[in-house]
Amino acid sequence: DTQDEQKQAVGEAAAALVEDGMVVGLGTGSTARFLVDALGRRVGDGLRIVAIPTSERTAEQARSVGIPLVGLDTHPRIDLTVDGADEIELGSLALIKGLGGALLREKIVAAASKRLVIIADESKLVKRLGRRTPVPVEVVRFGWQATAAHLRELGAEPILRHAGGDVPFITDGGNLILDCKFDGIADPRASELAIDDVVGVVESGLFINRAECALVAGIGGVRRIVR
Ligand code: DER
Repeated sequence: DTQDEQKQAVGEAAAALVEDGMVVGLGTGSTARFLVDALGRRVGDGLRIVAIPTSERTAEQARSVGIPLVGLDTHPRIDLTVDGADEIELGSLALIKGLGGALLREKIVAAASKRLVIIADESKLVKRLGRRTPVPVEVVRFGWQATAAHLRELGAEPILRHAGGDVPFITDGGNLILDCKFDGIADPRASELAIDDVVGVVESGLFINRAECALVAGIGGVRRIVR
């Protein structure tokens, strides 16, 4: 299976979990794109849902496939959110998310959700979080260099994310992202709290104890991984 076929398989498997009447959180990224497409087909077949997107680009895609969108203003409780991840730690299901730049809305939507199901191809599975992938940290623009210095004190190597050339990447929330390289994260929950404690940090891409399960596609098909 190509990686896209794997992403399509988990996107469709997740779409099958959605029931009439649900408020659904729609993730961001290339795997979530397959979920949104699959849900659009089901809405076309009569599925009655409303959805809350985790990024402007997911909102755009959802509208293009006919999924009715609402906001957390009218629907502050979400039944099920389906989203991708950059790393999934086996055993704990601790996640690194945010390489797509949508981590703040993703975390707000995840926190408002009764259930969070992660969809990924097997390349995302790791034994120890944070060896391969930096942790994206959303920071306010003002004083970001001082915020970066505090993150360095935590053992991170923060790199300002650029949109291209020397133009900094600006999130949907109007903030900056520091991609923080660690040499493995021994205690993801402690790291999440320590990063959140840094003044100037909005949120990090560490999602700890949030995922109910991960649907992971491999050569043998889709398997459901739990903690
Ligand atoms: O940015 C995010 O958190 C996305 O979910 C991302 O990490 C997963 O994207 P992918 O499905 O394109 O790998």
